Amino acid sequence: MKSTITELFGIQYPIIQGGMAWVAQYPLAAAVSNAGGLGIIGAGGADADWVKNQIQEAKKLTDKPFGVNVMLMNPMAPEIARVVAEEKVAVVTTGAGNPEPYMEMWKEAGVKVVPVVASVALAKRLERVGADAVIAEGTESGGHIGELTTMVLVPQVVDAVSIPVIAAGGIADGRGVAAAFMLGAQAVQMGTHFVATKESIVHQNYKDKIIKAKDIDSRVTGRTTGHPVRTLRNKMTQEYLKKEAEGATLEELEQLTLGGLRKAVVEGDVLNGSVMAGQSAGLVKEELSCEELIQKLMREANALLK
Ligand code: TUI
Repeated sequence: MKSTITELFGIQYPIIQGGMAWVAQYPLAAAVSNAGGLGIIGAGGADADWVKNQIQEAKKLTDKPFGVNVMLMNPMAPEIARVVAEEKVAVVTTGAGNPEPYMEMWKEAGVKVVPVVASVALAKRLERVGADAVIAEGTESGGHIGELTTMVLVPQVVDAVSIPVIAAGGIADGRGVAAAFMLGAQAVQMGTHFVATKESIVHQNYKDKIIKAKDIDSRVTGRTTGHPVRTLRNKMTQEYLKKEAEGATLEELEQLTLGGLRKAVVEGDVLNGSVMAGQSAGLVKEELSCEELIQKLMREANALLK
């Protein structure tokens, strides 16, 4: 299935794996790229040496293009941005901020620059400064989120820019992929379903929590602090939301989520940790390999789009 995005990235299928902090390490990224999608290593809050090592390990596992996500709230983002350019990674995606300071360096290195946006205004601005495509991410997504839903954000971004648009947020099956194309997207980015694949390094408890999740199991903490984060509900979200409603201080609230993603991913503490996942967790029914997942998505989407 060809699109402007499969052509731009040199990939077989219009499926991109989100560059999730802690979760999206080289075994997952390489598996997705080997299966014909675009795998992405999530730099998250790591340092530049860690990212460099991840890139070099991924290169050993795949000859196909892959990407790196730079989480712009990370204080080490400037050094990570340099590593991405030096290693001549095929694609860089960015999140949680404005990547303008790094655009020139990446473009000069031949890296395709694909920022995540949660609004039309930022999409237009980044097109003007040279973004090759944008990922329009709706509030259904896991982790750090914007306000608008995928259903309303994607078509508005498609109308506002001439570069290709990738839809993200709330997509976990072939119906979602087909719907994204109907909205004018040229590819999808999925996170949650890839967290629960065989090649994902997260603790089994994390995968099981996604697979068991129902439609109403998603929560957003931090709406009042200006840093809304979507996770699956557990003891941590219950305490956080109670304290947030009572007007607790930022310090008190941060105490509850400090190191929470590591706790969930590495230790499998899905009670007290931050089990970041999108609303689409309710659609994830089983742990597949990346190859099986991508084949299933394309079979389902093609049947609907033909
Ligand atoms: O970045 C994400 N999702 C994330 S980052 C992350 S790391 C983290 N770890 C622990 C606690 C909290 C976060 C987890 N999930 N998605 C991409 C995304 N970017 N969504 C929304 C945005 C965004 C928001 C505002 C992009 C740009 C923006 O503009 C700011 C500006 O400067 O204009």
